[in-house]
Amino acid sequence: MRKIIHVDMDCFYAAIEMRDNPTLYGKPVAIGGLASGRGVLSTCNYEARKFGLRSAMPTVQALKLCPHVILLPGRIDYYKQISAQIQAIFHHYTDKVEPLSLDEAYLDVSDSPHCSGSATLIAEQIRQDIFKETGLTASAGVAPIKFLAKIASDLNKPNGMAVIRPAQMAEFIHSMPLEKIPGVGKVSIERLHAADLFTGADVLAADPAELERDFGKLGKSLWKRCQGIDEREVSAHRERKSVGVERTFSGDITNREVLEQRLLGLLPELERRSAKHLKTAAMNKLGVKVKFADFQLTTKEQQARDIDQSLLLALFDEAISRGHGKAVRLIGVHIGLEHDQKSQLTQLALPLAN
Ligand code: TTP
Ligand code: MG
Repeated sequence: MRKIIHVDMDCFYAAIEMRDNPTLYGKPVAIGGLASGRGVLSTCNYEARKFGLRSAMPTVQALKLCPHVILLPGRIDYYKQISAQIQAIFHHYTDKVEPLSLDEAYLDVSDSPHCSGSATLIAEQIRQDIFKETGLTASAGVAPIKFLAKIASDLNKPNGMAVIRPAQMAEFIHSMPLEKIPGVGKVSIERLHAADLFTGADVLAADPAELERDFGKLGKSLWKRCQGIDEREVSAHRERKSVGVERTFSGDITNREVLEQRLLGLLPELERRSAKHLKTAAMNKLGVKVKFADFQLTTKEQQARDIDQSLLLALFDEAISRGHGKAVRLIGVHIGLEHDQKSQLTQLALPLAN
């Protein structure tokens, strides 16, 4: 049995802004783009959440729900510095640290000599260290496997922690709503609900072959997770699996030609961003992403070794057709990266096929 800790900072960007400007305490604060530029919120503090504000909500909508919210543009480079401070604290306890984003990481403390090997005490200590050094609060989850540790860190948020011991796993999973499982998004959960699958117990009562037939990869992984299986290691050297560029339009676009032009217009930036990664990895996929005016999100990708424009347009065509004529809010293009040593590292340059 491993001992995994998942640490996640509380309303990270907003908490930093409140720390630096204490007059903000007790007031609703959000970090995000301007309403006029069709911006969305990166995050907001817990005060603002009382009004229904959430990450990724359009700023226009946030202002309707909470007209007096204090909207700040965000200082990403500064947040990165504070993230580095927090990462350094993690490394004091173990080298097995896998950052998931600026404010979140998995730690495997199975072999840590600290706190007599108690993961619960280590997690508590880490939260205290973070508070002492940065003045910010973090929440933590402790469990024998990754996905349960992540769910646990959310149970007593903000400024709290939760432990799921090996003996409690089965009972916890039984009553766990499936949308809590990382990777089960809005669309998946609707399909699962339509099949009368709501909790871990429902999945365990189902036939694994049917789950795989009806839900493919998701069905297979749900079956595993609900049995308490998550073999993923905490990997300190997680490699980047894709690089992408996306653009939210200042007004929704329906015209097909314009959309295609905007898509092709993203390629130079994709090329620039990819160059660094293609020194150590090969391109193995090409993909597009489309978000429609009603926020329906769809992606389409295919194996590819270079950015072939006709393939790109074909993928785009497929993605767009899923919207049945709806206007488009955002488009993106990405490439998949493959780090296998045996892969063709001759693909150093990114050819832009015409
Ligand atoms: P989260 O940990 O998802 O959110 P949070 O830390 O703000 O709040 P919580 O207390 O619920 O953990 O994300 C961490 C930071 O990442 C967040 O402060 C801002 C940024 N972020 C975005 O920029 N866009 C997003 O859609 C999300 C979810 C987060
Ligand atoms: Mg957080």
